[in-house]
Amino acid sequence: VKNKKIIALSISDIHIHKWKSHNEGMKRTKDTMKILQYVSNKAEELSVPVLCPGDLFHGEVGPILLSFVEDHWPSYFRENFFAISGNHDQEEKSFVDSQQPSMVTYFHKKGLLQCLDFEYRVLPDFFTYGIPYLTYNKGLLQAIENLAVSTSDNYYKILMIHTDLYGAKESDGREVGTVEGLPRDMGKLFEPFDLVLCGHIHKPQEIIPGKVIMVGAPQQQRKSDADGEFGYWEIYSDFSYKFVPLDWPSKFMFYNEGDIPGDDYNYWIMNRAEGVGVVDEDTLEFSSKSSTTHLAKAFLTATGEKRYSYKKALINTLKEADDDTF
Ligand SMILES: [Mn+2]
Repeated sequence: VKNKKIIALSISDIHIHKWKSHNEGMKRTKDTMKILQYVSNKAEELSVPVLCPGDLFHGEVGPILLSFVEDHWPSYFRENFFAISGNHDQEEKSFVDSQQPSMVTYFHKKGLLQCLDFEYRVLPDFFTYGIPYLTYNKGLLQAIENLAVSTSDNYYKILMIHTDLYGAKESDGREVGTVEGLPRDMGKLFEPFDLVLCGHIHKPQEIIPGKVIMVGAPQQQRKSDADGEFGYWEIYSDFSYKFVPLDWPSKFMFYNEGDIPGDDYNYWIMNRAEGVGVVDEDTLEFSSKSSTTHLAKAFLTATGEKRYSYKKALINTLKEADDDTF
């Protein structure tokens, strides 16, 4: 297309987090802020907005982490970073008529970004709309349909949502098997929009060609991400897009017992003999699902525990425990 230009950048699932491993001197948070500054610089050079469909933060955030992030927050983002709340930005269950503050609404309140939860914004090249993560996707379908009806004009439209989608694959190649409340055929649902940017799954990927992308994460965050490519997206004036992999952020690297890790830059993990699992605290906690059953499964996989009675006991104990414990 002649005169095709970049009209936006998109980055998602940043998961600013109080990492338990590989985080000496806030190394991982520093890496994340470096990526945000990099994307901010690119966007500022191009004079385009940055669209972020959720999970800016992950889990509990204390004063040390929060102060660091605020001090290193790119100033260009204050007016030009448009975000929705992902499940990990939220503290409580999220329903259409009982929205609670999230890390994204909090950053909005502090003037650090523009929150688009159930909001839209008219930008130079398009409208953009956002629907935050809704627990069990309850009300998501209706919210998308309402939006489509209320915006039946000729201007270009980009929708931001945060959810599992049929056809999406995890970083390890498995297809996501946990879609709730959405049709398998999403063509009609998304027809009114020129582009749909979805957050939640960390593997960057196209879901419906020319229409729906899972933006993915900008960097490796879990051991299972070790072989994957991560980065951000360029969105063009004809609503085509291009994934831009980032090869310089720190990566998970493996070394053998007895060897010395290669450098201070990457996240080194010792290879263990097969069957002797090592529980990685971050991997356990760091799941897109936080149900007790999922956590129990992650634990059992990580430890390599196969005895049925142990499995059963753990799952039963967790089921009895309050969901909020996790
Ligand atoms: Mn998420």
